[in-house]
Amino acid sequence: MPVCEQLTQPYTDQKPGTAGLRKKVAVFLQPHYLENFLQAIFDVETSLKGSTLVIGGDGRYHNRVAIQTAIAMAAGNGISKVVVGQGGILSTPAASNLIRVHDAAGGLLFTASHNPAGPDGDFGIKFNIAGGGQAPEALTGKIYEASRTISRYRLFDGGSVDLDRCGNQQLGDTLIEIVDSVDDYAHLQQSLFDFDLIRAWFKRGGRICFDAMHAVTGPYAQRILIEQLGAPAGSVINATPLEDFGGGHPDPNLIYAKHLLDLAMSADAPDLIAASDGDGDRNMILGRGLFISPGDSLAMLAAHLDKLPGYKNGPKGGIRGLARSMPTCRAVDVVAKALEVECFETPTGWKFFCNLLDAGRLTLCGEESFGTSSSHTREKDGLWAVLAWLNVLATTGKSVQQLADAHWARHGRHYYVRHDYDELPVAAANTVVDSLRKALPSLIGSTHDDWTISQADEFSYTDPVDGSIATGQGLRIVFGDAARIILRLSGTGTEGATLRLYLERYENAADKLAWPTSDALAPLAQTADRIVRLNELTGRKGPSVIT
Ligand code: G16
Repeated sequence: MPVCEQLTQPYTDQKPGTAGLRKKVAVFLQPHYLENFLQAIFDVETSLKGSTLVIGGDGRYHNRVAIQTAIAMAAGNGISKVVVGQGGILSTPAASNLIRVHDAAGGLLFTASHNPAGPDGDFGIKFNIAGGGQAPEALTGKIYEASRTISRYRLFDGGSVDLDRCGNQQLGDTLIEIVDSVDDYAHLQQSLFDFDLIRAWFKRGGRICFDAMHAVTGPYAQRILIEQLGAPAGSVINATPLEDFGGGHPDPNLIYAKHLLDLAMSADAPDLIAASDGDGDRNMILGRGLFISPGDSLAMLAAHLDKLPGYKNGPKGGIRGLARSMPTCRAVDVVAKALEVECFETPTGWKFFCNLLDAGRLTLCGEESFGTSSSHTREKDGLWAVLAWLNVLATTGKSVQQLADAHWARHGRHYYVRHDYDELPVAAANTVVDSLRKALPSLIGSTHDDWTISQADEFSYTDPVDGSIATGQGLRIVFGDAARIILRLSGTGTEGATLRLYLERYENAADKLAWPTSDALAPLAQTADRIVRLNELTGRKGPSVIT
């Protein structure tokens, strides 16, 4: 049997961040770098042996090579069956769904999400567990420890797999099944939304522009939006996945997808404008004349979800609970109160929602980083959010603007913005965090621009299901319900350190609901500048990105 053991030396930098191991392509190209990390997964997650493993990626540069390596190592490590997306393509939510459909023990997802791709770009790997969720912190910690002492890895050294041919192939004792990348995912979406109603909405002249940003969602959007729902040809743009994402930055936000904001503000804007990111788990939503912030999108979907087929009230349906990550604006909390359901505040990282989803306490959750999803899968799901919005538009017959206005009139409005300070020297970023941490106790009770600080602390989270504790999850300065300033270090950057400053302001008086966001947040931004001293301590003139 051509299963061989290859000797190797450990690398010391394989600590997974917020969503897996993300590094420059050049780092992954170092000898045995990928193999070491994969072997650490196989060594730690022993349930994979004799089971099914799902493998796919977002199609970026190095995807195919990495997938062949992963398949050979799966065969060398006694995996019974490997399910692979055709051409090595699987969006992150589609991969999570396939893990569930095939009752797999886990999945390997090759993606660096929205980070740029190509030989000079980024690459990454995520390990998802049985049930489809991202590996929890305890597990990624063990994988990291194993990667630091690894001395050999195992692989099947007997040929490669034809990734483009759907059907079964054999590699040693391991069955390799290449599956259509879209089929199961499209089937899942059909079970959740009213496709007939959406089709009728398109027939009546409803229009969408969905930008796949030359990343993984192109084939998914073509199949579902155009072929199944009958959206007019041309409704999906940049639909061909490219290894370098066309040189773009498939991070759908107001900076990297500014052309969509321009489209939304143009005279000929479609009813819904949307985009997804590199691996298909993020979403951006705009209507004619307005951008819906991710926190607002979460709250507005929460308010309408029980009208949609997959979430209708009934013995198994309805809204069980809602959740958001700590820095995400508190708009969804207000809806949860109105619906009289639990609302959870979790640390940043989709994995923190998974226990609550598995325990049946959560139906809908989301993050400020353009992530929204529901109990149908264990990852955030970009196209799901777009379909949910389409279904809400078709069901209510209202425009995005009308829905937003009605929502804000009823629940009040959370103005929200995020300032990113990218690629900071690590020491400078730590100085900012350390000095604010020290100042927090003395801030409580102080008043700034009519707002009084009611709470100032470092967020830590006790998982309500398993009791595990996550500490150091961001610094927060809370002005009651009126406003918040949050500071945290990103866990997904690949160069230096990224600091994120989040500003949130709540208003519910009728004459304060239609301000431009930047005007609404200007006083809070000045307060944050005085308290956090980001520019002063980093020597920067301002944030690198504002979303
Ligand atoms: C990942 C995580 C998200 C997180 C985001 C940003 O998303 O899955 O839960 O909100 O990173 O994290 P950070 O603020 O630490 O950079 P993705 O889409 O990059 O996989």
